[in-house]
Amino acid sequence: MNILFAVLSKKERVKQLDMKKERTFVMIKPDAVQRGLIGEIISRFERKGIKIVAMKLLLVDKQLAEKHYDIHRGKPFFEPTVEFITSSPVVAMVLEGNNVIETVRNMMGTTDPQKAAIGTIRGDFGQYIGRNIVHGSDSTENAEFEIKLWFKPEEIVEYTRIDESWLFE
Ligand code: RTP
Ligand code: MG
Repeated sequence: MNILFAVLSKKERVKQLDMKKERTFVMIKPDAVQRGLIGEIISRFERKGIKIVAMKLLLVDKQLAEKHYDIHRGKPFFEPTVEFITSSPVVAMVLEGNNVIETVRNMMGTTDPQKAAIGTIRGDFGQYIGRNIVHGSDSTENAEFEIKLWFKPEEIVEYTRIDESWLFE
């Protein structure tokens, strides 16, 4: 039990436990990097109060791309998706926040940008399913797998943001 938790009232402790602190893996795909949308996308997550705990720009090799999309192996879009993701740099991130896996998926919008709601990242910036701007883990299991696949433990940074006491109830 940390010191802060120990001094909280019972009601406050229950609230703290209600918060589902999670991490998710997010990738800004080559189309968004090429179109100068890195700042716009990161800014949306920042403004939501989501914390960036790891981030890097990299050119993805075929082996990493195939491991990342392994669950789609054998599907018709597997090869084109691997080719696309390795075609130009991406920005890989680990994001942390309350229920962040679902929150990021909601902020991204549905897979096909044509169907994604306006106001979501894909809905606002994309037009084609194979050029859909951003990736976010879709479950706790996949988030864990993808974070381990893309980042070494020492690349993930624990820190406190100055706005945290104003963000959490
Ligand atoms: P992502 O994994 O990239 O976050 O996307 P997602 O969960 O919304 O969609 P998923 O079903 O996991 O598909 C992975 C990526 O494959 C491409 N795709 N193309 N042509 C098609 O029917 C098709 N379906 C999927 C998309 O680029 C999608 O993001
Ligand atoms: Mg997916």
